[in-house]
Amino acid sequence: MHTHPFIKYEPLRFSKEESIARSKSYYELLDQRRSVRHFADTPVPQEVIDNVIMTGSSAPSGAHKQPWTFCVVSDPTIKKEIRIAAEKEEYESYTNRMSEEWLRDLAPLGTDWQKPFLEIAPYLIIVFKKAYDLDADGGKRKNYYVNESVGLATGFLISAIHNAGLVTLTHTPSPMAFLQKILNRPANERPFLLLPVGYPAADVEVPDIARKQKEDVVVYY
Ligand code: IYR
Repeated sequence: MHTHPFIKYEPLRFSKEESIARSKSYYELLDQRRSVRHFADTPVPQEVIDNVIMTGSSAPSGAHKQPWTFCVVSDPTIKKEIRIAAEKEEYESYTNRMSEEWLRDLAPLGTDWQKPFLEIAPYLIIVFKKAYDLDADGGKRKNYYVNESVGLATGFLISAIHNAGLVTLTHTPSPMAFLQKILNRPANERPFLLLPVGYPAADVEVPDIARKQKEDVVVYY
């Protein structure tokens, strides 16, 4: 028994040739994406931010609960507060908490505890996952596959950011509880990922890294 009414769905339909061409051009588009750590302070239209976030929010989710909130920060005072708190944790991580192996793995990426992009990028999108929902009476309603769902939404969001000609970085300040406090989020929301979003700094450079080849990531049976 379905409690939802079902409606007809008309998926996109292409010939084999069109399908091959479209899959190739989409791959080429996303394969050009790079994580960028140096941003311009050039303003970005808020409409673009709204659109990329709604693209993220179109992702599939467990029982269609859409267990996410996207907090968008452009206020310089809040950005500064986030930078100070993130750098405090990151300093501790880079100097005391991360293993030698982890630091060695990060070395080629040129990361350190300093996060100036948290103030320079015009927008910070902080993705929160909702461990549970609250109904009208304040009762807890369960969400399902929350990490998988929010990961998918973030992936959709990152691809949309790239498609719009903007750059981002999947920043993972750790631990992230300070974001919940600074942004005054309710108890059912937990920080998931922080994405600075904007245009890249002039003449930006990225690490010279290659992606794994098909043989290394795909197994056909
Ligand atoms: N959270 C730290 C460290 C870091 C971890 C990974 I995994 C990276 O790919 C990059 C950095 C930071 O954001 O600097």
